[in-house]
Amino acid sequence: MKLDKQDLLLYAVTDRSWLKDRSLASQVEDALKGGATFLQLREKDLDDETFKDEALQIKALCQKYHVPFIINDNVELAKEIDADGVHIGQDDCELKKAREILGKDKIIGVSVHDLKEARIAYENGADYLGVGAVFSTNTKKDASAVSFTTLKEICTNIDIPVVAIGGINADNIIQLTGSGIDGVAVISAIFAQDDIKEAAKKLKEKISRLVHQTIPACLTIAGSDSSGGAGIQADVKTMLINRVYAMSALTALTAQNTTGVTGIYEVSDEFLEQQLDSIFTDIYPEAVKIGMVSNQALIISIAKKLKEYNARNIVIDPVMIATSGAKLIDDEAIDTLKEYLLPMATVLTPNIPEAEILADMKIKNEPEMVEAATLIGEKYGCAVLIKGGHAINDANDLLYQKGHYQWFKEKRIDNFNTHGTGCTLSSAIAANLAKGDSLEKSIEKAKKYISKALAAMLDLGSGSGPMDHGWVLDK
Ligand code: TZP
Ligand code: MG
Repeated sequence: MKLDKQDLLLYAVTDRSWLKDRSLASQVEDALKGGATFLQLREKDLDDETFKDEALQIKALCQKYHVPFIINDNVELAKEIDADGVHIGQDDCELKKAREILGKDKIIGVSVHDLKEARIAYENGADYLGVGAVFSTNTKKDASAVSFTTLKEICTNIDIPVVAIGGINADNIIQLTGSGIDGVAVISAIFAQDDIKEAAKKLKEKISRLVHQTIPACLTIAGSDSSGGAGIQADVKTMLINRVYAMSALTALTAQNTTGVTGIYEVSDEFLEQQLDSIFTDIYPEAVKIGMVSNQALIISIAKKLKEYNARNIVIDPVMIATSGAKLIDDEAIDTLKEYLLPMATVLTPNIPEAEILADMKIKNEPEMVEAATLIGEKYGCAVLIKGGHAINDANDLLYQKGHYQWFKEKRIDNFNTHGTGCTLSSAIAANLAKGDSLEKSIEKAKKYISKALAAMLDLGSGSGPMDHGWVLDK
């Protein structure tokens, strides 16, 4: 039997820990009834004879349900009973030797923990990779942790199917969205459950949706601009045009137009948390942009929820003052932002006045932009994009990232209507990150998008008006 990657969608691994008064075979049958697509028999302490009897029983069940059946570690037994294959770890029988014993038609899976191990397994003829532990787990206490970045790197670079393993359950499985996996391997999330069939069914629905998702989602956490040029409205338009699915959690409603802000109505921290719970438990965003957050309680709630859901690709636009001059954050909240939220950022996108506050220095020229970016980047351990401006240069932005600098140069568009440029740039960066672009590429593309939106020369309202976010749609 050769492997079809769809077989790996819901990969069930057996464990005797939760047998109670049941046989392993009856538990396995429930998992198969619930829709498990692959079965690995994993035994640690059985004597040879019992192990073989059990393997034969489970093999027959898997045949009945047309599901591949493989054995963990024990290549000899897999050969003897003509199982569909074997799964081996880094310390077990060498892959090449296993292939010699089993021949080319059997499935051989290998556990790997980084790209190097994955490459070696691929080159030596593995049929699929098991990568984990992607979450902490009690089932295998010595399992080393594998980050989401490493998991994604393996899926992107290695051309055989990948299953994630380790601590995966019905709640956290959604956090694997966008990793590129072909399936999940689970032990306790199936076999420790009272209703094994129902547990498998639920997991299968979730993993199917995740594997088949066609567009990455992106979230903006920001305030509403009633005039539609900045805030949530600018973010959603930008994300849509940059081809991601846009979601929003509102921090505040503002009454504003192109001439200024006349009122701010903040949401409660409980309600903001409720919005974030709804989003992160159903459609997992692959990037998050944070804009206006006006008070301490809201900032603390955001930090708490982003940690809880392991949010990634976090772009923070530290909005402090609107183009019109209106103050959009309390003084105490600036300290809270620095303490709780900025250290979680992938990248910060301050303009010059915001960078001056964050670096606690005046910025009058490009060398001072470099100095401020270094100070901010070192202090908060994240990348920093300081947006240049009229007074200092054309529209040249400086990226500081892990000790390296890069200028992003763009001709300044002579357009007085710049309302919402900060929101738009950070949202476009987040959208590009959600699609899997590198930070540099995300910034480069975002700057091109915003230049064209300014160059469309929309002229609405009597103050500093909005850009044309939809310029792409013009024929
Ligand atoms: N390899 C890495 S983690 C793990 C194995 C076998 C255990 C996974 O078990 P669970 O119960 O799904 O966390
Ligand atoms: Mg092993």
